Amino acid sequence: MRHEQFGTEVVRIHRGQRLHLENDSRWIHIIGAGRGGHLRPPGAAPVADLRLMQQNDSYVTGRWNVPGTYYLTCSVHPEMTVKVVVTR
Ligand SMILES: [Cu+2]
Repeated sequence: MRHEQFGTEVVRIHRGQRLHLENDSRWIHIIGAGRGGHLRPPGAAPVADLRLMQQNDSYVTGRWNVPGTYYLTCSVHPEMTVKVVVTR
């Protein structure tokens, strides 16, 4: 993730995989389920806690076990939303 944006708009993974988020900016990001900067309860998305991600910080999610379409956003930067598509 960069300043005010993710490195990609859509991520496609298979069920059971994890996502690896890396902060290559010097900004703090607070990441969780949701869109447009509005964090929501994660539901089946394995992103339990909000993370403060400082420079060079990285975070690996739990396994995405439920196929579907999810969104992750950053409460600091509402422009940051990434779509996560989990397939079988
Ligand atoms: Cu951010």
